[in-house]
Amino acid sequence: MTTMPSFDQIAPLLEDQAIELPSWAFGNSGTRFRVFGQPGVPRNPEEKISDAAKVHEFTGLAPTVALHIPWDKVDDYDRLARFAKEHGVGLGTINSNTFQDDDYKFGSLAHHDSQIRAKALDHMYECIEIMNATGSRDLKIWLADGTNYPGQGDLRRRQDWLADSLSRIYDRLADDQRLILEYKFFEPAFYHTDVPDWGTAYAHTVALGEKAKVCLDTGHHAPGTNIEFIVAQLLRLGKLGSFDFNSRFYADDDLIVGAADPFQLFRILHEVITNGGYGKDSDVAFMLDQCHNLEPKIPGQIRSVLNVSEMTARALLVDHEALVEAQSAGDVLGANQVLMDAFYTDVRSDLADWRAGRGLPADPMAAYAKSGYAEQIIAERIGGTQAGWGA
Ligand code: PSV
Ligand code: MN
Repeated sequence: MTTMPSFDQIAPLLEDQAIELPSWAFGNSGTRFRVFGQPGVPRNPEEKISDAAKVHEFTGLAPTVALHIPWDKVDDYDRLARFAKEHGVGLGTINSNTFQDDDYKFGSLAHHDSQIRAKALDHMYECIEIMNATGSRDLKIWLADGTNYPGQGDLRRRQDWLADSLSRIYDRLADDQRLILEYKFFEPAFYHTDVPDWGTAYAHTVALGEKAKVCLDTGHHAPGTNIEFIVAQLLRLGKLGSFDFNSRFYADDDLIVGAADPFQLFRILHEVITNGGYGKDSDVAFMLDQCHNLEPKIPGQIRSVLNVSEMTARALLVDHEALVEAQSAGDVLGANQVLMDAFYTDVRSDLADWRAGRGLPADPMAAYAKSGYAEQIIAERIGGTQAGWGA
């Protein structure tokens, strides 16, 4: 056994944890086979924010909500920001959307037609205007751009069009705003994607400048990819802007973070902590990008932030001195044991006490279930059109 720090020693560091929730996690979602509705699902951005605020109320871990435009379009964003504040949360990242319009069939920022690129740019400018109203720092750009068949598009020229588009968006950012470029290796395009990997996202964000960073969505890698290596590398290069946390078994499954592979989440958070990505001095944003197709959504989000909190606590328990010593001595098994000792430490009851000590429920899942909020929204939210991924 190594000499791990005690829970009390790491507890102050847990205070720094903030996990941003995606507004779309509260809407209906599913697969291309079926979207199952659930009673009580929000009909508008205000109701999504109210639900997100419940997650924060019961966990103290989720102080902001990310919006997706146009899914969360409203007439008055100042009002929406005030509404969020009244409910105890803030508005966070603005997610752009250039993947749900017929014009974007062959791409958006990397499209061969300058008129389509101009339309996509106008959308990004609109998102920046929204950020100005909501006080959001980050514009997240994920592109569905790509092709399905070899020869369909000019791979090289599309990169040039993309670079040009991105630089125009970058020029519109205020000094305290950031452009966050998210990569994904496939889907909806199946042959090539214009921002498929961290290297491509890195190349574009370096060319743009300081205010451009990379978003690492944990579901956007081929099976077996060593994601924690990418985390370490992007932090080393000063380019890790944010995480979209979720978990995957097969593709971009968008399941609850830490559900499919808790050890992977631990390894990722270990690299985050070791490389300065965690704590007050870090500007890395920790977001969820998930959908709850079968399970109820608010408890699904509560479970998710608790999973991140648990794995963060375990990663903070790593005995760094012992690790460095073992690594420097070429002690393969000793070094591995240092990590495994922390990973196998069950922190759940310590975290429950820690929450209770801060006036939060020791068991947020149970407290939410008892609160009556689920029954209340089921009774109140009658009529209207339920929100959903893509609507
Ligand atoms: C794309 O799969 C993605 O991860 C992007 O972040 C989108 O904005 C999000 O999913 C929408 O669910
Ligand atoms: Mn994502």
